Amino acid sequence: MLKPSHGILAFAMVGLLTGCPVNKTTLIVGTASFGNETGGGWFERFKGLPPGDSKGWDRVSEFDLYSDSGGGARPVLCNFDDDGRNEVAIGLDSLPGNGGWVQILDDESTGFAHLAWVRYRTNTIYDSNNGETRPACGDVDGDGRDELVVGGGPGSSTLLQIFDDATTDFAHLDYQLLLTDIGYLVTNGETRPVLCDVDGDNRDEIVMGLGSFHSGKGGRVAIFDDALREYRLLTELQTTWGAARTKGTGTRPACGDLDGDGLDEIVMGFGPGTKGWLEIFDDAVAVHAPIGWTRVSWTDYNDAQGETFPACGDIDNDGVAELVIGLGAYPENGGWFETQDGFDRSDPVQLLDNRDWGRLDWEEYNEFSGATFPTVGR
Ligand SMILES: [Ca+2]
Ligand SMILES: [Ca+2]
Ligand SMILES: [Ca+2]
Ligand SMILES: [Ca+2]
Repeated sequence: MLKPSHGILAFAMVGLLTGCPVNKTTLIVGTASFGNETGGGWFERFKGLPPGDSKGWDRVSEFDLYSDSGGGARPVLCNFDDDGRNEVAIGLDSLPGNGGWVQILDDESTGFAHLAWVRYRTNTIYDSNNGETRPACGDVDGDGRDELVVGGGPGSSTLLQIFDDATTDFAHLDYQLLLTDIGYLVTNGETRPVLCDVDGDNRDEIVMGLGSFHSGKGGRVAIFDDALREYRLLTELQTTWGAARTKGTGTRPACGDLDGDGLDEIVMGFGPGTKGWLEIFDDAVAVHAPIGWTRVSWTDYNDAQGETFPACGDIDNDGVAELVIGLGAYPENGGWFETQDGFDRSDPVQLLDNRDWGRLDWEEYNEFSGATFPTVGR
């Protein structure tokens, strides 16, 4: 097995010198569909950075039809109840006829016990045709508890559904559509939302990645304001990478405060064939100006595949966010994800440095596909 190259040990010292271990779940990695006898819906938890030892596996529960289908798990770490511990919301793959579900699991103190099921666009054509769910969470109203925002795959018409926190048992709050692009809405419509505080007011905005689209319309995300501003569309960003625009490449955004000024930057990952590049955009005060790039530090993967699934958060508690980059399917040597740290604006070609690599502890899956979907708690 070829292992990706390891990076700079100096960055591993930063957490030891400045931070204390955070006693909560901060890094978990979901898996893609894998139809074998173990069933689907698995995700693995890791200790801190640079990712530490496995803390074990958990999975979608109480939904045998889904588990038996071998579907994957798209987890996000959330704090729905303001108790300082992270719950998990899990997006599911397509399940025609019974789609649209997001499972919410409690935190580590209860062994991630089942808490609730939430259904996106209940009883619609989308649920019966596809039903894939893409959850994200953040505090859109500034009350200290996370709301849940759910997007969907192709056919979901860019519709985001917003659910309240745990105090109301995740009651439906709102819908949001990207009405400025009806062509995309009708022909693809998939979304990949994340929540970010891009303006530093302690309420999260919705940053919405979009799927692939026709020539010239690639590499885009839309940004919606927080709940108090009624999710008003603030702006749409597009990559500066001409080829990604031309080819209509889809985006997978993440965001985090990479420079420690209290405002989130936006990291734009891309679909297959994009050579491991991720573009980074500044916060709202800096009008989301493009800052530069970072790249997966594994040449063979970049040449062969290059798809990325980024996540950001302050894992080592040093006051700035780290970047965790999940990779697309890479059969026979999959399961890897990279952590990067040390954001430095003076090098716009490589704004962050490799800190270490982690790998899922599941040999059969890594051989079969090995796509990794990381999430970082805030
Ligand atoms: Ca909690
Ligand atoms: Ca809230
Ligand atoms: Ca905000
Ligand atoms: Ca910042």
